[in-house]
Amino acid sequence: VTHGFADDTLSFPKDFLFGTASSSYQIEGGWNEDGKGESIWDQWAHEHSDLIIDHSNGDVACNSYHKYKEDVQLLKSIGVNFYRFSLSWPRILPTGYPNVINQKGLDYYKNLIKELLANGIEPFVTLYHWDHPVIFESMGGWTNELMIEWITDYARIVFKELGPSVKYFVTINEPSDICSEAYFGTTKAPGKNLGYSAQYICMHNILKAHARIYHMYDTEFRKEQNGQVGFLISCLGLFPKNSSDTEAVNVFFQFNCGWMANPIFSNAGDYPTIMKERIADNSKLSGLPRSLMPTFTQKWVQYIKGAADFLALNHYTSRLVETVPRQDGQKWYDNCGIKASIDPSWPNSSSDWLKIVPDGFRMIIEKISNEYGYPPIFITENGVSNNCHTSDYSRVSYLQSYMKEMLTAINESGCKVKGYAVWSVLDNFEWDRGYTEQFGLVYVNFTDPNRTRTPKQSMNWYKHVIETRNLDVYEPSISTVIV
Ligand code: PNW
Repeated sequence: VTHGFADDTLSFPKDFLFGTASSSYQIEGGWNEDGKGESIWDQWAHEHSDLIIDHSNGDVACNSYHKYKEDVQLLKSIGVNFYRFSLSWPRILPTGYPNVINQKGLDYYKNLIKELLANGIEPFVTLYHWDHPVIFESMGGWTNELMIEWITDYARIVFKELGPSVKYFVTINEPSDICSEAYFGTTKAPGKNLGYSAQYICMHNILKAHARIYHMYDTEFRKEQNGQVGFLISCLGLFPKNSSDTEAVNVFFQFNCGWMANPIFSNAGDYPTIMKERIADNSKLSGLPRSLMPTFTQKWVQYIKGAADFLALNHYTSRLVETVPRQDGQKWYDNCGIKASIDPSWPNSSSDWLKIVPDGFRMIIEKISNEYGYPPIFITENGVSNNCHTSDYSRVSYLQSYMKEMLTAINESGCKVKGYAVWSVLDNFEWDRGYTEQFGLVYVNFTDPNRTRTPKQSMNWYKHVIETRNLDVYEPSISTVIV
């Protein structure tokens, strides 16, 4: 239903940027082509297909390694201003180290960027979306401090070779998810279930690595290239389970979001105080001689603080939080003292973790803005899974309701959201969920060797939003919303 007149509150700011997002392992395929080295996701999917729900892998995925020109034409037909994609480190550096550059791998990205620019689309590059060379994992991956040097060496090659045509970079996709799921869990590669300690060490190294890359860009490339380097975090929307328990929201926010954001975006820098305190308490109560959470020297605190040109936020869903009562001398529940849960009234998607809670999006954008002095924000991922082929009205309704909340945060609360990317342009390899959960604006037939792409309803809807720069364009009536 078109109302015939535009509602101002549903209009996007003049310079607002629209995009879509993807990642290398999830779409490229060509896993061992043209001299590419092996990544931990290649290895993981080959050796642990039992841990991937449909026993699939990303060997071919959407075959974007060969079909990138078709992908760019799809992006052009949507009308996006930018395309966020990630680079496969071992495709560029097969040994992991910068002594051997794989020209063909580099050319793939150079050609993709050329194609994007020729079609009026700004490349938005993620340096690292979870697929590092296997050699570094053999030496401990993100639990080894040397990862900081290794990834900085790789980033320098990227800036040198691709930086002249790229205005937007983000470094490391979703640090907390890497640290908690890959080093304190078995669902994501390398699936090393090493406990809290590894999780905190992992984040420590990622924060240092990010800062190193940021300052390296500053001293070696910024003057010439004049781009921006952002720090990317994923955060949940939060609501108190019991309305009076606002403390639960504040504390959980610090453990979920502040863990990554406070060291970079707060005035004081360093980890959130409450986090340091509670983890130290629990460590002591476990009889340990020091906290499980490593400490930054003052030098590192200063070096990390402010090391980002913008805050990149991935957001999908929300949780209810409640304070877990604690007696003196007892440990904080889960180190944090807060329990998170799902409100049974929240609508489902095709992913069990992803419940549909539009106002959580506004909540988290406002909380982040408040907490860190209204930094420029890019939404680098937002989207929903549903497996309804091309009649994906429920995706339209998810995106519309979430974008509406984002607009309210911009227009009513002055949050500086500069751009927004839908996850994802194509249905793709959804990590441990294989191909069973589809997030695309475009349907991909994974049983067809040609990986045929077919636009969904949501793609046409998004195209219309970008064209009109207004959300008041398409209200699916409740009866057409089918999950
Ligand atoms: C993202 N959360 O991870 C990843 O960046 C993508 O690669 C992935 O395909 C997408 O989610 C969909 O699963 C997330 O805390 C990490 O709610 C954390 C959350 C959500 C998604």
